[in-house]
Amino acid sequence: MNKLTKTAIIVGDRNTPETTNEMELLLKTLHIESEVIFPVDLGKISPANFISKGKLEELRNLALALKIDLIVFDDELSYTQIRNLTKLTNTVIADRPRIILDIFASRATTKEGKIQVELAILRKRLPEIVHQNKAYDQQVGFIGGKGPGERKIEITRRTIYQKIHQFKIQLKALEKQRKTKRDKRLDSDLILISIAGYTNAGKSTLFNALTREHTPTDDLLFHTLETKTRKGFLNNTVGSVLFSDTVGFIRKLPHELVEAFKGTLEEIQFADLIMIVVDVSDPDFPLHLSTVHQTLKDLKADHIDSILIYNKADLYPEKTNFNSLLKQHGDGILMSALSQEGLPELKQKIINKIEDRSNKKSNEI
Ligand SMILES: Nc1nc2c(ncn2[C@@H]2O[C@H](COP(=O)(O)OP(=O)(O)OP(=O)(O)O)[C@@H](O)[C@H]2O)c(=O)[nH]1
Ligand SMILES: [Mg+2]
Repeated sequence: MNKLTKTAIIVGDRNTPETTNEMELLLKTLHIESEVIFPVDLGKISPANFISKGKLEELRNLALALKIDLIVFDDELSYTQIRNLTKLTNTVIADRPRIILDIFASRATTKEGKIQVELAILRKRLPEIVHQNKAYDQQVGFIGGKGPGERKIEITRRTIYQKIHQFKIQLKALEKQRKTKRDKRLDSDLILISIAGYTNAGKSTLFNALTREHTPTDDLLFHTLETKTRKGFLNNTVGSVLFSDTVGFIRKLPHELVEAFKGTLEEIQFADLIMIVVDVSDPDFPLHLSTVHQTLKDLKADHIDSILIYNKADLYPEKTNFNSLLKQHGDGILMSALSQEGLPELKQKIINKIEDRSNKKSNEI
């Protein structure tokens, strides 16, 4: 049976085809097949319809001819643009944040993850509610009274604000629990090593290899949405350390999600060492790497010592070029988390870092 049940047209920026290709993968994660990529020039964005009238006409005809289910814009649209485009194309319209939110919604498994996603979705819906309210305010001014419709919208708006407030309180309580766990960890003196990187880079596969865990891995984006921490043994001198698998990063992560997942994402600040995983077989990995560096900076974790891991070496065609790669993108380890080739070298590098740390500490005393 074909698991891809819906079809879409992707409207992407002509100048950044790599993010449009990534959108294809994001849609695949939601079982949506992209039929056509519709490149546009995003240099001149129309506030009303996002794209020019001529392009819009072309897009509408294409959607009609192909009988597609939805049109996805590989960018963030305003509420007005979504409303206008839906009307003018007579097709369901989605933007990049909406797609990422939907993926997060389908993936969240823990209580905290679910609340975080719901909070992000509500925040995303706010402009829609405010807009509806404004449209109604104008009508009300004209007619001169309060209609039942307005009351309904006001109630919806109030309910949403109340829900947002409740979710925030629940998240605070869950954050407290996490803090207690963290304090326990700090008391235990175990070193914490976080695994960070772009989505689908192989973080969970590496986490499993280091901890002998069985975290689900998949060739889909955003498979892991929660931070998971487990013990892993390194050697007899250093003993065990804690490894943390984390949520993957992506370009243009919706700000509502960053805001809602702040608690989870910020856990990385407490790491003693960060392993940055990149999929070296992906031609776009330099872009992924710069997103990871920027995200770590945003999370105030860029000062933490790190090891760069060039993963999926088994799929990397030019192993002989590895030295120039290191020169260009930074020193690191070429390995395969899947076949575990290079894993002993990685462990040794971690051990060296830990020993350096404790030498430094004892020199300080
Ligand atoms: N060939 C090859 N495949 C790998 C390697 N490491 C991971 N994979 C595959 O890449 C896909 C993604 O791996 P995951 O470990 O789920 O990646 P992740 O970074 O945790 O992804 P998210 O949680 O979705 O952000 C899976 O299909 C893995 O089997 C590797 O070294 N070589
Ligand atoms: Mg994962």
